[in-house]
Amino acid sequence: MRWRRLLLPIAALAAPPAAGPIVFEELAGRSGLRFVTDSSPTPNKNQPETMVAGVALFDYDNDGYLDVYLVNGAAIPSLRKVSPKYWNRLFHNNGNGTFTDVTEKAGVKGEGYGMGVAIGDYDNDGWPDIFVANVTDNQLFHNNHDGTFTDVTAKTHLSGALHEGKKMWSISAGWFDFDNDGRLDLFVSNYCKWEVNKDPFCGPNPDTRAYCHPKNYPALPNTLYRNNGDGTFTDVSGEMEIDKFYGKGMGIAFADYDHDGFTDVFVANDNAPQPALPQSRRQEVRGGRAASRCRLSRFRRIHLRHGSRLPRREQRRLGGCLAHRHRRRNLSAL
Ligand SMILES: [Ca+2]
Ligand SMILES: [Ca+2]
Ligand SMILES: [Ca+2]
Ligand SMILES: [Ca+2]
Repeated sequence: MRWRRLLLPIAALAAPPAAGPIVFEELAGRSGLRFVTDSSPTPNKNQPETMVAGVALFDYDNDGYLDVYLVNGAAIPSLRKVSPKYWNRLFHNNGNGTFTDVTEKAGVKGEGYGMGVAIGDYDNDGWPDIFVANVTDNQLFHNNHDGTFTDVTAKTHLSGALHEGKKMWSISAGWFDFDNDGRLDLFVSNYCKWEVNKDPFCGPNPDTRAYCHPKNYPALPNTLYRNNGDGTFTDVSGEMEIDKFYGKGMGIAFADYDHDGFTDVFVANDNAPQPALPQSRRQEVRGGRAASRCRLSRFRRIHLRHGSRLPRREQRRLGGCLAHRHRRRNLSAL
């Protein structure tokens, strides 16, 4: 064993490998990852044209190589994928630096005007499934284990929540187990109220139409779905009080920020001032806490400005190491 103890200082004294620049090479075209996002830009400057679209890297066929799923837009004003140029695309990783477009075979070209994608094995069969957040109806594709997917949106009740009778513009989503029952639930981030070709006029002058600032559109609440474990989901946004918070939701992140064993949700909002907190930009956290073993209390919201610290009231409530940490770190760094 003596030689092992001697090796450590020798290794420590060894010269580090020569530092050099990290160089990336653009390989998309050569590898077969040929894809062009098409958001259908129009003279009417529809708000979704500025936002398309999301991408997921996941191993849909469990062969050990990450595959690529790219979300795409649709024609305007129909908001339909009337041409293959609007299809979402699934590229299979061949394991040798090349990819093959398997969209048609897999059955995942999608419908409507796409925005975001969330991968999760919602039925715990060991095969990742695809949820697509759309301006139009959302979609869930179940992985059939043979390189194909089945659209199970209707069966699972995940086409999207309504607001004032109209399906909300969903922009991103994430899978997480908010009630710790071992089944993935779904959080969908919704953006703003919008109708095709009815955007307000925004421009540098009366003759030039430009894309409007988000402040010109009313905000929307987000949506939380509970996984029922039988292939269906229930919208529990009202029960969990998710639906009373309005914002222009964009990205989502999950973490158990207070170490209570229940995963919390962080939503990054696009400029969404509200009367109670008139900052022009903020981030927010919603924490779900257990009231008993089988019943969850409602989510509640903690407002934070960019770079702000956890409020004193929250520090006192949470106590312990969390409050200690937050006195030193603002939440935007989490
Ligand atoms: Ca793969
Ligand atoms: Ca699955
Ligand atoms: Ca669950
Ligand atoms: Ca928590």
